[in-house]
Amino acid sequence: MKENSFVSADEVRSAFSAAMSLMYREEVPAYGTLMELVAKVNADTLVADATLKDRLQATDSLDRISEERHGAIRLGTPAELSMMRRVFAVMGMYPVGYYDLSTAGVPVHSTAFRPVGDAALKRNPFRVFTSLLRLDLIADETLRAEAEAILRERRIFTSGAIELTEKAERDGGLDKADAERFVAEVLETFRWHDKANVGADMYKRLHDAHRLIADVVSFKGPHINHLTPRTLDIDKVQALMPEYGIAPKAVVEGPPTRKCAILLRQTSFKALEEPVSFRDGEGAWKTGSHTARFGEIEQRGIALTPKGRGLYDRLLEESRKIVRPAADGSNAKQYEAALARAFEAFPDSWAEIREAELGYFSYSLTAKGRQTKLTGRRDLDMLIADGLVAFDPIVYEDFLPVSAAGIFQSNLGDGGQQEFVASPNQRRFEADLGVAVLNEFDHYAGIEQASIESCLQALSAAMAAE
Ligand code: OOG
Ligand code: NI
Repeated sequence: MKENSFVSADEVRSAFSAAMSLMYREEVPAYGTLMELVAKVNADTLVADATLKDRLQATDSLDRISEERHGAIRLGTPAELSMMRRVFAVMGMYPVGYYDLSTAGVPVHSTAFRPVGDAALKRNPFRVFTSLLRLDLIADETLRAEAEAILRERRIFTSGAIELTEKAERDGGLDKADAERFVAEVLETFRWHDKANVGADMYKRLHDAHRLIADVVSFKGPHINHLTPRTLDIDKVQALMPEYGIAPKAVVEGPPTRKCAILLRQTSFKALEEPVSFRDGEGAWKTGSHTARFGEIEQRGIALTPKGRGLYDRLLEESRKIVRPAADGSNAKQYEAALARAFEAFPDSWAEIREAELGYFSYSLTAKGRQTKLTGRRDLDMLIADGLVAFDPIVYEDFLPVSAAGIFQSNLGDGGQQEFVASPNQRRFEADLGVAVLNEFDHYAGIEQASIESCLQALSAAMAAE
């Protein structure tokens, strides 16, 4: 009886992402400008491309096309990470994938909390790229201990958020009033605090060790550091940003412009220098600044198989050996050219991508297939050749470590990059998180396989119904 009054996790997530969007637009006006630009480019793209519009109308909800697709936070302790997991679970968001960013000079490892499954993603695909600071990568032991002590003292969740999370876990959901309160309480964790937790000296020491350490340790909570709407034409938004008074990062991360979009392309405007104040003795504050928050856009393509991903990684590396994108944008054109050239080796039609087993597809019966009765099990390729089965790309819902590193870096300032020894530690991350992360490849393979099975079953069911 009680269960019927529960709000669905999808609804809680939708309310949360809408509340977060509103808060962030108020906190960072440049983000509101980016949203306007994205909405305009998306509208123009749809006017110019009726086929795209029809396709999106059939598969997505067009009126929500320009809404946020993801955001990101950086946490300081294992306890924060495992509590965050429980909070996100109330919103139907589960940890998928493990990203080691140490190789890229960023002392964090990460996962993405996101809805899993077609229905939930369609309802609202909002994800949060969530990083955990790795103080173990900091050489200075004294500073490490001090940072740990500061982090140990802070409480990033309100007692209301904890209480309602426990209630949802205990009862299996939240009713409308509790869900509303939950969203409001959880939002507090993501809010910006312009008064730092530390003095200016400590901030400087943390900052000198790594800008990211200062961002995580110096504040009361893990302020949302960016939100990311979906764009239908990322190259256009990148090109138009300066006209709207916002400074884009040097290059678009990910694959080049292609006919058949693969994986994920993303770009951002550079993080803003914002006024903050540091503790300066009892009740006194000293003004300073901190650079962390920005806005991003994304455009997604097909999810690649391990084979396709291997090819993607190799071609990306090849192009970066020829031209490494400079932070100031001085060689952006050369980089784009090298990237495009390298990716000529990646097939650019859905049929070729499928035949080479580079991407995951969702299979469905064609009109002809729906009227066909078959005996016995048939080979999928033959069913396609006979026009009984059609295939559509499955959208990549995850992230890319090299791209994520590029986004991090362009928003940590262009100055000297640090090198860390590659040290992925998924086991440690999962122990801190409290569960294993979902393997993204297994997940896409499962969706593909299920679609094949349902085609084959429908074809033989047609026979049985005869
Ligand atoms: C996260 C950067 C990664 C993405 O879209 O790849 C990311 C961060 O800066 O905290 O959001
Ligand atoms: Ni992002």
